[in-house]
Amino acid sequence: MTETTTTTGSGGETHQRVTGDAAVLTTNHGVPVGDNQNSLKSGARGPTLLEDFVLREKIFHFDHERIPERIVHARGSGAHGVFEATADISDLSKAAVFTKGEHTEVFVRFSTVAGGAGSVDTPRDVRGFAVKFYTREGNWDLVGNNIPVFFIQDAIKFPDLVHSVKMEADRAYPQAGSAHDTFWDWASLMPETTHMLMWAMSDRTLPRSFRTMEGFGVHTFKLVNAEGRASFVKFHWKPRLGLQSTIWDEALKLQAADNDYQRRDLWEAIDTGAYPQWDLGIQVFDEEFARAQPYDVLDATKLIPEDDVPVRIIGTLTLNRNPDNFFAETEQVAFLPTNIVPGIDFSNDPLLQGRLFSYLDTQNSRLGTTNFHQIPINAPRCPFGNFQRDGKMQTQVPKGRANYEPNSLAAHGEDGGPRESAERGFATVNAATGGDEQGDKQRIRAELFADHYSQARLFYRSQTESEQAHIASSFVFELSKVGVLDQVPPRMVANLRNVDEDLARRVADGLGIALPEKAAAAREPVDMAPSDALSIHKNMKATLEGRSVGILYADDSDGAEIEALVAAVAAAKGKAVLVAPKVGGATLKDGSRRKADGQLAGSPSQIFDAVAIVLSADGCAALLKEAAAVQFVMDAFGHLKAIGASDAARPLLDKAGVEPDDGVTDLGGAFIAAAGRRFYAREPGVRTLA
Ligand code: HDD
Repeated sequence: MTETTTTTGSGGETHQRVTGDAAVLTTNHGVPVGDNQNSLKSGARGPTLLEDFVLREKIFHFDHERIPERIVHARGSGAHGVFEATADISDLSKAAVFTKGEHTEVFVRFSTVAGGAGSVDTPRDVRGFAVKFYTREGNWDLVGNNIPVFFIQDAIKFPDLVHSVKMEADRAYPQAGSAHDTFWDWASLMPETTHMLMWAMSDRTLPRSFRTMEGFGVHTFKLVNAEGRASFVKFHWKPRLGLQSTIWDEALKLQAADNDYQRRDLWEAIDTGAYPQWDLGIQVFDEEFARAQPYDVLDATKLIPEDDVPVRIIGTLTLNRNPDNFFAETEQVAFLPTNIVPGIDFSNDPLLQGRLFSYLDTQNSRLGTTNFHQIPINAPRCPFGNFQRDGKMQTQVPKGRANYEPNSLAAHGEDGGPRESAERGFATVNAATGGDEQGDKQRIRAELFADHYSQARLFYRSQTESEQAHIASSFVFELSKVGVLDQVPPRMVANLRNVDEDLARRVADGLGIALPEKAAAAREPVDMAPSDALSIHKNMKATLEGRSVGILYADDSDGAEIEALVAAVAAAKGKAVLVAPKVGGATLKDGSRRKADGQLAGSPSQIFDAVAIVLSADGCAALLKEAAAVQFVMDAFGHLKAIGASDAARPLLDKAGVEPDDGVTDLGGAFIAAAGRRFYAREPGVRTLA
């Protein structure tokens, strides 16, 4: 069946989409193609002719399929969705997107930072969390990360940060990771990175999935109400599934098992109707509060503890549609912190101010035209128009003579074009009411920016014991990868002594170096009260929703046991995935065949959140000689996951070194309850941490 649909784009242009297998293939200029298999030759064995416009157009277009990848955040995954405003905040902001009950279409792109577009999903790296709201007053882009602070305070350092962390300039490795000389050389010389480094070395940079990480607007922004009154605001995305992360050994193995682990997870969740959701929260405060804090709210290396300013939930984001085309949408989407709408405004954060220039600039080099806003994924969904004209890839066809303003063409019945509106238009909030200061032109930072350690300490001291061990171990791992620059690890540890002496000692011990002298602090750190909101472990949900269970079975397994498990997992809103030595399945005890979802050798346990082993005595005996089966169980145990097993499967657990604890159960209800958790208390028994 052939189906041809005509859709109208935002610029009024029409697009034809042809599906089915009988539509006529044409050139880009609409000429029907008679043969898409053979180029035009002078004789069957003769040379190919230059006049073959079909071949030339096809290869010409193919040769130019790639555009420059993003200098950072090159690898990303996107999805469409909707934002629903659920609270009345008209006292704070007049933005239409926040009108209670308003539904606004969104496109979201998650990303890693350092790796190229073809790199893997699971390096230790910050994740981008960029949201484009197509509001009825224009596009608002909240271009954030999964960490609420940033490495640097001033945009002038951004190229240095990025050059140091990306693959080294001469050898072009490592791809997608910070564990190398140049990053730590630079970071150890930049104490302002310390707070962000604490987050980066924590499990925040090893999220289990995009669906289980928080997002943050990072900077202080402003909300502006109808009277023009401004308040300061920080934006937070809180995942409905709670926070979840992997652990380092698991992340390493995931990289081998599935390069697209997080991209696949997002796609499959949306595809199966398990729509990922986040609540949007705001922390609102005024200038008086800002002035009373021991940090500067315009400093992007600082957060505002939720205990001081609670996060107020004002809306919900639901991702409910996968892109139709990766390139057209996820690759071509252009996020711009300058995309702002009436009711929201910038602050004077110097990092944000630099971003306001950078993103517009980069889109021209990436997308090759100042008209990138006309690409459907970037175009506003509300009417838009002005007197900007022409340029490369202009797709709009404005009618008439009005390409300047003011004009009086309307007096003669001609269309005079749009006009500014003082009532509806964006108005920058007056600096005096916005709480910002101005002064003489100087290359200078505000005084409190010099405190580089207080919040790094706050973060570390807010973690559980297990999380602290992960942070210390990550520092050890990353610094152990520093090669010839042996001045770097002690310099980093010297900085860490300002954060926490115990942390510094653990890192020095782990590296096998003497504890260096404490680095001089530009400003003495102060102690802040620990905050539970900063810990992943304290913000996890014990639920199977959004988690997967790998069920390993083989010939002679009990089908009833398998089906009961599959049903129980589904009832708990989890996903059961059947794994057998052969993907075609196994012959069960009752003689029936049960097809598998994955082959054992290609479905290691790290791709699941919990595992169940359903084997008969014979089946177990056979798998004892199968390294992939032993590893399946051993890794599940080492990665602190729940393991449910039939009695007959116990020899496999024994061979894999599984020891009894709360996470090791039979196949009943106890397993379903355990499968929604991780067993961090198990960790000291399975690996040595710093
Ligand atoms: Fe940036 C992309 C997040 C500081 C310059 N940034 C980019 C993306 C995210 C962020 C999520 C990917 C957007 C997408 O999916 O297309 N960036 C941040 C955050 C920052 C930050 C949370 C600090 C709070 N960035 C930052 C600075 C500069 C840039 C200080 C430059 C002065 N960022 C860029 C860029 C990118 C970018 C080079 C690359 C591709 C793009 O913009 O569209 O312009």
